[in-house]
Amino acid sequence: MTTQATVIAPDLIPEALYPTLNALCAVSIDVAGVIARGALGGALAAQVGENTDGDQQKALDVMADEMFEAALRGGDVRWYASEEQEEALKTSETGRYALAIDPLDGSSNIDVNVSIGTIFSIFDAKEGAEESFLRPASEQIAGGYVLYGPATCLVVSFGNGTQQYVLDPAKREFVLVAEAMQVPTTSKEFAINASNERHWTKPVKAYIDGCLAGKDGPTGMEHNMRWVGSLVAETHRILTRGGVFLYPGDSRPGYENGRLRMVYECAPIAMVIEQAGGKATDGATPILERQADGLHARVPLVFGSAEMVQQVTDQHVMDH
Ligand code: FDP
Repeated sequence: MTTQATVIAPDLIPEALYPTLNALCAVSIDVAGVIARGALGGALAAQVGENTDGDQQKALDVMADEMFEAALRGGDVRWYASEEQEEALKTSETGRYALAIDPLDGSSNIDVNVSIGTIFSIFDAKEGAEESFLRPASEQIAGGYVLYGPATCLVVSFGNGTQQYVLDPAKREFVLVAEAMQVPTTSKEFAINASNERHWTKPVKAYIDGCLAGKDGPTGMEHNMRWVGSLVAETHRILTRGGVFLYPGDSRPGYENGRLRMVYECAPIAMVIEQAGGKATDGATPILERQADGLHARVPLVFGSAEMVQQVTDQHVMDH
């Protein structure tokens, strides 16, 4: 497997971050290659273990984690924190960055040939791992994801807009297709796992009831629902054509703060969404104003079109 010959538009990327981003992209091309071979590459969705929080680990979760860690070792990343590993690892004594990663997001979709992804967040490294990652999400210097879908895309923000690249697999190049993505301010589409309805809080139930009421509800328009089950795929759809995504906290044990992780899922998704004119909150407070109290801490996530996210916030304020 090669991890060379990846090129992306260098003029839009901070020079110091370029080698790290290039290494991430090179691995993601290899991961995309493994995914594209599906069952021909072995049992990628086989359960091989459990991570610290009891989530199932699939073969591809572990494989992707090993590939990213190996490629970043000895480079500019001093601290490497992954969903698949309990503790952050020191991958270089002198590296200037701290990188948090969900190497393979949407693992329940591996064996059904539905889009999955990699999500990453980069901070300037501090002396220790905890202080590098457990800080306000607004201090990220880069956040983004790679979507392994019908096309492989890189979406990334360095705090100055959100860029989109599409992989040209023959050339092993990510080619810029959008310099400044914009989330439409509103939409008819909402995304939530409706099977959890009986566990929802009052404001979440009220908001979704409003969507379901269509023309007769508070928005005065018909709505449509989508739920892929891969955060990266939902984010990409919403960045492209608008909508709102909710993974709220609910009354199930262990779901008080929802399901998604602050450091390597919610923070980078919030960064790309806000940099594209959308909003990302925990229902009330912007995600970028929050900070995790543990590497694998969860946080409720509501993001998407600014107007729709605001309606969810209003509902929380009203029901407070
Ligand atoms: P998965 O566990 O399959 O990796 O990151 C967690 C995540 O997927 C998200 O990608 C997805 O949005 C969510 O979980 C789906 O959760 P539900 O199964 O509860 O709907």
